[in-house]
This record gives sequence, C-alpha cells and structure tokens, in this order.
Amino acid sequence: MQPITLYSHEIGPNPWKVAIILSALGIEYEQVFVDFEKVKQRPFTDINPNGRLPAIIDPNHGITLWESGAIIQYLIDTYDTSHTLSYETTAEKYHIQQWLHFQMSGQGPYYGQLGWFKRQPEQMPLAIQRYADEVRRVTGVLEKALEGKLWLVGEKCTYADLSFVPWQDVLSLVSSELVDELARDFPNVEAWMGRMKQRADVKKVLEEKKQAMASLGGK
Ligand SMILES: N[C@@H](CCC(=O)N[C@@H](CS)C(=O)NCC(=O)O)C(=O)O
Repeated sequence: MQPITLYSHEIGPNPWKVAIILSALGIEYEQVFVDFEKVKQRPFTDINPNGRLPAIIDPNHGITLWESGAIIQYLIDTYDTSHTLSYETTAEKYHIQQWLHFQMSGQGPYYGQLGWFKRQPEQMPLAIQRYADEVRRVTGVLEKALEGKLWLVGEKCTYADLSFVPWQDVLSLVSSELVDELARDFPNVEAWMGRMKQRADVKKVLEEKKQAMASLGGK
C-alpha cells in the first residue's frame, strides 16, 4: 500500500484528527504542511476548493477528499474492515456517526470561534461569552454521555472518541482560563481524555504535532 498524503497544519487541530485515525489504523501517511496564508490560493484550492485543512490524497484508490469528518468516514469504511475502531451493528454504527457529527458541528466550531475571538486585538465580550458557554455546554453533553462508561459507544474506544482529542488538547491555546475549570467540572471527560492520551497512536501523533509546532519557531 502506498502512503496517503495528508495536507495538514502544525497548529490547526482538524488535520490531527485524521492523523490519529491513520495512526490507529496503522496506515502509512506523509504530511504536507500548508501555510494558512496559502490555503485559499492555488494550488491548494485545486485540492480543497474550500481552502481549509485537512485534505487527503489516497493514491491506492485514486481519491482526493476534504472535510475531516468525511475523510475519517472514508478511512474507516475503506481500511477498518476488522472494525478495530468501529462497529458493524446498526445502532453502534450510527451512534458513532452521531458523535462524529457532534464533534464536527459542536466541539470543533465552538472551540475554533472562541479561539478566534480571544485572539483579536479588539475584544468582544459577548462573543467570547457565547462561545465559552457553548464549549461548557458541549463538554457537559460529553460528561453526561460518559457517566458510568469508558467510551461513547459500546465497550471500546472508537473513531468517535478519538475525533475529540485534538480540539480538547489545544484548549490551553484556545482559552487557558477554561482548562482548570473544565477539568474540575467535567471529571468524566477529563478521565476519558486521559485514557485516550495513554494510547501509543495518540501519544505518537501528539508528539508529532508538538515537534511540528516547535519547528515553526517564532513564525
Ligand atoms: N470543517 C472543516 C474545518 C477545517 C478547518 O477549519 N481547518 C482549519 C485548520 S484546523 C483551517 O484550515 N483554517 C485555515 C483558514 O480558515 O483559513 C474540517 O473539519 O475539515
């Protein structure tokens, strides 16, 4: 099998979701880092007309794909035939998809918008309040779902669980004040993240990300 090309970014969490799934499935990949200044221009927009990361090219199936949720679904359908990160039973299969959609529409955008508003020179308290509250709310939904359970769906860690790692991992960059508060108020989520961060594949990818960020230096 030829390696999959993953168009990625040193800091942006979405490509790292895909890197975790690739690693967990034991698929070889090479990352191409694209500057945010270049994502809305050709040649990258020939790969992703939406001008965002991640995107993949899988030469084994001649497919180019963007949107991290769609990429993850493709990788699972194509390469997780033994269901190490998924289930084939109907309820579990669609509950996993439900949580992935929740990650894509809930966790990712709210964390992303909170980070964006916090980084602006002009502070807009109402927007910051709105997104911080949404981060709390989304985390509260996860907290409840994990009550008395190790994983979101069934009895094993699936791609739904893993998809939440990279955004949670950058919380200190998004909003450092929320780190302690969320850890205190949402112990199930805290313990669940801890379990995932013990996995060799997650450790490897978070280390790759750390090194990629360090390579940016003062850029
Ligand atoms: N829904 C998209 C979101 C992708 C996204 O927002 N990616 C960020 C990096 S984490 C990006 O490319 N930002 C650059 C920009 O918005 O110009 C996905 O999950 O793939």
